[in-house]
Amino acid sequence: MQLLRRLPAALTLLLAAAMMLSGADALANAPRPWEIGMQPAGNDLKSRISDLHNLVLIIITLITIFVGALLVWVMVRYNATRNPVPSTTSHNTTIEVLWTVIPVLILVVIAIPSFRLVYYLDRTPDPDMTIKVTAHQWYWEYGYPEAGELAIESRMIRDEDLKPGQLRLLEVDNQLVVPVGKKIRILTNSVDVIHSFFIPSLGVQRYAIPGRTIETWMTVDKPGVYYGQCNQICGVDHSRMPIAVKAVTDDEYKAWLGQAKKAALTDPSQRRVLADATGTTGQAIQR
Ligand SMILES: [Cu+2]
Repeated sequence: MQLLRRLPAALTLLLAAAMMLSGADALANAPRPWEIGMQPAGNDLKSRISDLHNLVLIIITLITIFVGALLVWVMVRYNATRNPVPSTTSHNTTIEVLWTVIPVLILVVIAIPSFRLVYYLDRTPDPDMTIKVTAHQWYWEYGYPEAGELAIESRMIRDEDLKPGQLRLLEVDNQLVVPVGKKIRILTNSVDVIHSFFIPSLGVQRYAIPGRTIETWMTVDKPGVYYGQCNQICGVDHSRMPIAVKAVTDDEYKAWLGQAKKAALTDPSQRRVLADATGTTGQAIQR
């Protein structure tokens, strides 16, 4: 009866947990204080990642409850007081087959959607555009190879320069501007140590490794700013190389691209460059 009386409270807790898991009460695409669970999805990739996470969470919760209940049962029913003469059974073929086959089946149930997702995130066969992400100690460089090899440096805004409302450790001087609704191929690379390009709400996480180019892709469903960070420990300013993706409409993107190219040619302080006549790329940015 005690248990029955507590049921509504337990259900409320469960509902709250489900809301947090689904991101129903989430506000925007940046981390919030006391947040539990995944950031809200900014695209289909992230929804798929969250779905797999929730599936695995349910499976491990059921397994933990089952194993915990078995332990309690053994402690209560088969302790030395209640069961003074223990059984001498050492083998039970049925149970041994079951505890081998059932975990294998559980792993298969997890592996199928997991592999499907890994290959789905890996690359897109028909991207609309490409962004070259180059990691540096400690800032990002974004290249637009289809826009005359435009390259833009993106650095964190230091605490003392933050304007009211700006997010500490997440805001940058030059955001990564992309159009909404387009399949964007992302090629990551690094010029010094291993970094990682991580935007949680867009389902993007790829190493940036010197001497290697690694591919992934993303789309952004709605205009807005989506924050991420380098999440591979890369040195003293590892925590100071955030990523801010600004998704805009196609027209706004074209207008921004025109301005960015002009700025690259006329104002070196913008930390933007266009390829010169020899075709060298953003590696040659003047600092
Ligand atoms: Cu880094």
